[in-house]
Amino acid sequence: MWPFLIHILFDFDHDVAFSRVYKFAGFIVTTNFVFDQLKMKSVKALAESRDLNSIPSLYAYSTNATDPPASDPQDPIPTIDFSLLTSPDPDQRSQIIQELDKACKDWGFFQVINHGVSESLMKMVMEKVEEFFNLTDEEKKDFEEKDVLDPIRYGTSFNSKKDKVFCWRDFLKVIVHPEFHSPNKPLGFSEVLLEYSKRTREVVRGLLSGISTGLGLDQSYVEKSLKLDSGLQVFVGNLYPPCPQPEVAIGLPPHSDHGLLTLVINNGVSGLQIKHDGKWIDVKDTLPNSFLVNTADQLEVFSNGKYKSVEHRAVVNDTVTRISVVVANGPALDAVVRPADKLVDEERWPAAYVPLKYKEYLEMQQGNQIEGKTCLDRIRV
Ligand SMILES: O=C(O)CCC(=O)C(=O)O
Repeated sequence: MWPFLIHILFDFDHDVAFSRVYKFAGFIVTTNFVFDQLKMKSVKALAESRDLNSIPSLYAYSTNATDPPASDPQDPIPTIDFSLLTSPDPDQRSQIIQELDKACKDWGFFQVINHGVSESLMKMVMEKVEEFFNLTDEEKKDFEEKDVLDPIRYGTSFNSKKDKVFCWRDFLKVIVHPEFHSPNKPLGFSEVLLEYSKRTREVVRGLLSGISTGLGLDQSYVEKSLKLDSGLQVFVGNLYPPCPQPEVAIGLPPHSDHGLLTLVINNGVSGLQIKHDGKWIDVKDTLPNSFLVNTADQLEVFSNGKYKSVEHRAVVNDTVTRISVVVANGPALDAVVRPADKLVDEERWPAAYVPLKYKEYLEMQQGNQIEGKTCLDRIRV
């Protein structure tokens, strides 16, 4: 149960003052003081600042009071053996397609093993992301975000222009497909990023062709109708430094992703939680060298709600830095996404979402505060 939040001082302006958060007799108390690093742009710099033993109130996040704390899953998170999707044995193929369909329907979240992306590439991409965040503020400044569709965006929180409460997270977002972009630092990042984006795209294609079949459609139906040849792929590096008060901060609040499928790996530090059967569960002890995959909003629309995009969040800790590397895979920006014709029946399953160009959806989601599935709610019929 989250304690009540009291702001002792008001009228604080993000640019000129910060307040700090204290837990006192079951209450969270925030006090204002002029923060000495007024130009603080990253949570990394804030976390590394001297004597930080409480968080500025800008970061004071209060969870839904009715939400019980996250727990371990009662059933294991589903595992999909990617290699079986191309097995020469039709029974094995049909079995894994059924498992994929069930994982998307019951969880919206699963681990993928035997996916063909080498362990060394996954390790390298993690190292390069860490090196990127370790560049000086001056060096990273070149990539600071301006617009939500900028091909390279380095920033903090989710949308620092709109967020009322800041997330304890810095990020780098790079559009890597249909046009490849990359920061020119650190050395070698661009080569690793190019290879990683190609390899992960192959995994996503394989999964989507299995999903297409599982939905009762032709195996290339998703690919063709959503123009995946020019599909948007966004690479995201997230950095969650140690936080002195992790219980009153959040790395990323509950949200669903905008695209079709998202692939996630991390640096071995847990922190990802997903909502399953209405409860938050911790994602930990994942299989080595696996991808965590979640279904996103455009897949919910396309499947006419058969597969729901899964809500997830990232929590922080007070001891170690967590890094996650996320690849969000969506339709082409100019594709108009609507429930697939074959999944609509005016009598039994009328279309549950209005058609919308993916670009417009993306701008709506990235241009606002992130809050559960409120973006998807806007296009429900
Ligand atoms: O850090 C994580 O594990 C998840 C990150 C995430 O949800 C996101 O980047 O949208």
